Amino acid sequence: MATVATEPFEGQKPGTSGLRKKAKEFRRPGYTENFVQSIFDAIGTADLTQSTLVVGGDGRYYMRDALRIIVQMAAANKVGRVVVGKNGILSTPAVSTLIRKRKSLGGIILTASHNPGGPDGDFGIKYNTGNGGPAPEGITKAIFEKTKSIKEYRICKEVQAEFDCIGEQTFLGGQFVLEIVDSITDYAALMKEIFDFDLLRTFLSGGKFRILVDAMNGVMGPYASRIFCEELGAPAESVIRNVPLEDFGGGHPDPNLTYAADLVAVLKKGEHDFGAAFDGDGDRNMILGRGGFFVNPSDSLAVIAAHNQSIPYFKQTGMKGMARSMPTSGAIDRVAKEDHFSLYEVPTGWKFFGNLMDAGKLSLCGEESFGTGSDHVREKDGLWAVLAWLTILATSKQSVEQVVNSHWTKYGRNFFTRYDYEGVESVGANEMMEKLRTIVANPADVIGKEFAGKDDNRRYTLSACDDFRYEDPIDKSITEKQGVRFIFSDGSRIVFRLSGTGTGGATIRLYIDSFESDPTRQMEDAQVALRPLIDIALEISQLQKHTGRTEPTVIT
Ligand code: VG1
Ligand code: CO
Repeated sequence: MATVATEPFEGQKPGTSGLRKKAKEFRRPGYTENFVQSIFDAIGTADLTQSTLVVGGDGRYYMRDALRIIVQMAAANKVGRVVVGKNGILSTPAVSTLIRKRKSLGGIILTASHNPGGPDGDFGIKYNTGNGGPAPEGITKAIFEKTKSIKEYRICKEVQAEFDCIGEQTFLGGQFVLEIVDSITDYAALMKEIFDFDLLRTFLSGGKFRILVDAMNGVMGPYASRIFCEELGAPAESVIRNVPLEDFGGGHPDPNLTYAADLVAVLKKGEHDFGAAFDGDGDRNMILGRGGFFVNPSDSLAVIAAHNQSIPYFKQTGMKGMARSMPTSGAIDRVAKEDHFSLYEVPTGWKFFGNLMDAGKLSLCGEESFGTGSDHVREKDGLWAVLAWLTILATSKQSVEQVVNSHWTKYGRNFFTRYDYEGVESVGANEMMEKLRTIVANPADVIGKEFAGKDDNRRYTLSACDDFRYEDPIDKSITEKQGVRFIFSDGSRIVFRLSGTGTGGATIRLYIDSFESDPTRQMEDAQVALRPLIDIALEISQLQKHTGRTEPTVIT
């Protein structure tokens, strides 16, 4: 057992979802150790000998090294038991499942989610608390504070663990137990409690209803093969890129129209009824219908909300409430209003849903960034979303496109788009945000003003603007500066924020949401329908002037 002297590294500040940096940065001597010790220090001096910690990740480059360090440091910090997925593999929702099932102290997730991996790619470490969810801001702030003054870390190099055989290994005369578990079993068991697997097996077996699931060489391959093929009888070729690779095959494991373009192209051939993709750590999902019909994540959430009673779990537990992150479109708001459910609006990041779920006020929630989930765990859950969709398709006997179209007919349609400007110079991005903040700080100067796009005669009158501030309804904590909003009199919204998950420069996200009740306009292309608002957004922000960018990197 050793106590090693160390000095702080700058910038170990957790962002939207844990600490994310270049893998190279994490490999610097002491870098990972400092952050992990800061987690233990922030947890406090409590006796951990009776505690369990769950550790796992998406299999990306450097994960095995980080895993070894964490296990040795957990032993040195007197944690009684560490539970790890075989070979370290655990999807983010599977970690959440295990933390809850084992009544753990918490867990550490090794992933940078949808960011590229490999020696030149990204790595990340995230701490989740005993409820299974990402640590709330009070804790991430405490961890950051510890990183700034750290002087030593504790490590037990005598603990030489094996990660490839299921079972228990005992160290330090029985004081420390390492337990290797099958990565999928507990998660699959939970899915069986939530959904009707008999119904889904009848629906999928023998390839009657043809699905194509792209695991993007992230962590989800083994989960998808086990559940869709082995359990539900879909043919083996239904899951592609199902081997987790350290560098995800060189791609971005990000399920969107840009980075999962190959899947969209295959779906366009019209041979499949349903397509889905997951991100590196398995918490995101993209849903496609026949012919590559794209389901916008905000619509996906609203559709699941409207059909919640076809999912056995919601039938049993009741629909306690719904929520979305602030930039997510208001599509789910229409369902909540029409069907009389309470609706919460929280800042971006899954950590903000946790308190509401723990308080029994929230069953279903999502984000526009391809995240959907429920209170069965405290992370968003990609495979859960796919099973929810398959359940809706199996019970409604409609195609994906029909389900979405009938949803719009009943509730109206929210057009939504997100523009991402990735890898922008931080100086320009910050300048732009500061200018926007100055505008919304003096709302009286702009409210009531009329705006129009370049070639459009539609007029939008500004009715409110602010920098989103959230007070948690449960613990009353305040989170500020969560996105600059411009809200127009017809309910349309323009939102700007900077990403908190990137590792190089800044990423600007521009979100646009507009409600269309006129059925004759609901089938329009979102990019066409939203063109005037996009023009207005670019004009208000002077984005091109500040960043030199004329086009976004990704459009959703
Ligand atoms: C992004 C998304 C956000 C999501 C977060 C973590 O954050 O916008 O909705 O919760 O990623 O998802 P940001 O700060 O870059 O906008 V994951 O799958 O990367 O853990
Ligand atoms: Co993710």
